[in-house]
Amino acid sequence: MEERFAFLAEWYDPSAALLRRYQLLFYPRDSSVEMFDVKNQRTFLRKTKYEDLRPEDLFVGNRVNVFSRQLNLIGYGDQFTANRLGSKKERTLAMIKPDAVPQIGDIIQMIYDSNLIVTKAKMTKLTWSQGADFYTEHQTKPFFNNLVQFMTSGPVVAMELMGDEAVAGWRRLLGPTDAGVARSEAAGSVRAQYGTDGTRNAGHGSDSLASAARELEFFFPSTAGCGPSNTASYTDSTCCIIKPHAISEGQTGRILNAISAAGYPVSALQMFSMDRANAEEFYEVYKGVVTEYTSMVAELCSGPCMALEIQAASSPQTFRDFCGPADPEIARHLRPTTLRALFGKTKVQNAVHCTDLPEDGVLEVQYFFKIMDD
Ligand code: IDP
Ligand code: MG
Repeated sequence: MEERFAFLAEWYDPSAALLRRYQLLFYPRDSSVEMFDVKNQRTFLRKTKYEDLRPEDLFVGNRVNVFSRQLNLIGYGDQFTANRLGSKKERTLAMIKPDAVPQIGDIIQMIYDSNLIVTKAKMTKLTWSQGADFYTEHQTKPFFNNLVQFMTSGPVVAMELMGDEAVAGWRRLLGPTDAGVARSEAAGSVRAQYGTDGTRNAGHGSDSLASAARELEFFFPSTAGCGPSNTASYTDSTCCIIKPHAISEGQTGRILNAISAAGYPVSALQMFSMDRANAEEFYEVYKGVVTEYTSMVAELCSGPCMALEIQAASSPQTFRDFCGPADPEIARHLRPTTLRALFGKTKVQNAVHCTDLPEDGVLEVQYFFKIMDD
């Protein structure tokens, strides 16, 4: 029998306003998919080749796009699939400490290079009591005050990483706790490259699945609105969205590096999973104006995107110029060093959205960091 992976998938049908459940089958030999409607017990999609679905994205908890439908994978359909694709998948908390936030692009690149993916991210500035609470296990240690002082000295970026043995994998990538030791024992590690000493050591990683659960809940609580707040300033800023296709292609780190190399400070950063209604509302001004409107909406809600608040006080227009013409083909001819020329594929999958009109910059930042981050 041909090898196939089976999932239980959920799709929100906006026209009927209800959740539909499907069995999703994926055949790796020829990258084809097949879907059955669970409730009505009938074929929903006959076995069809679909090469946009990447096998590494198939795991429970992830959201995948199948012919413009966003499917939430909520369960494995059989034991074979669970064993082959699910048994080693873990989530862990990675935090970039204040000293290494400027190197976030390089660090995210290292994360993708080691086959982990970033599923959530939020830049936040911890208060003293949040810092002390996060490190409560160390409250009796002599270095505790210094540690909390350091952790609250500037913004941090908390991330949920997912992948095979993510807890151990991220700690291996971090290297030994003391950056000096890391330099002698694990030269390529995050702490060796970006840390300074025993306290200022660039990053944090959960040390077990139990700590990961606690620390993920700390930064990304299941009850909305009660975690550490984002760092958006809503002043002199413009909005940049790294689109879902660029995130799933593993371009996030490179795009953040390019933005930072061009001299634009990122004052807030957060990943969001947009649903169709949000994407339609955000792109409202393009409706009836831009022919790609419908495809733009579909792209924006096809997976997690990353919203950035960019400080562009003197000239929001220069950041727009740096993003480049909307069509990456044109960008590659006319402005080959722009973000769209470097990372875009098509007019819809053009790597980034950026605010069009200078006066809309703060409004778009508010849409993500005030309305979506509730
Ligand atoms: P970990 O971050 O590698 O898990 P822990 O022992 O849990 O290491 O310590 C938490 C953090 O406290 C470290 O990352 C480091 O910033 C700081 N720290 C740990 N040990 C020392 C020390 O001996 N002196 C100063 N700071 C320390
Ligand atoms: Mg620790």
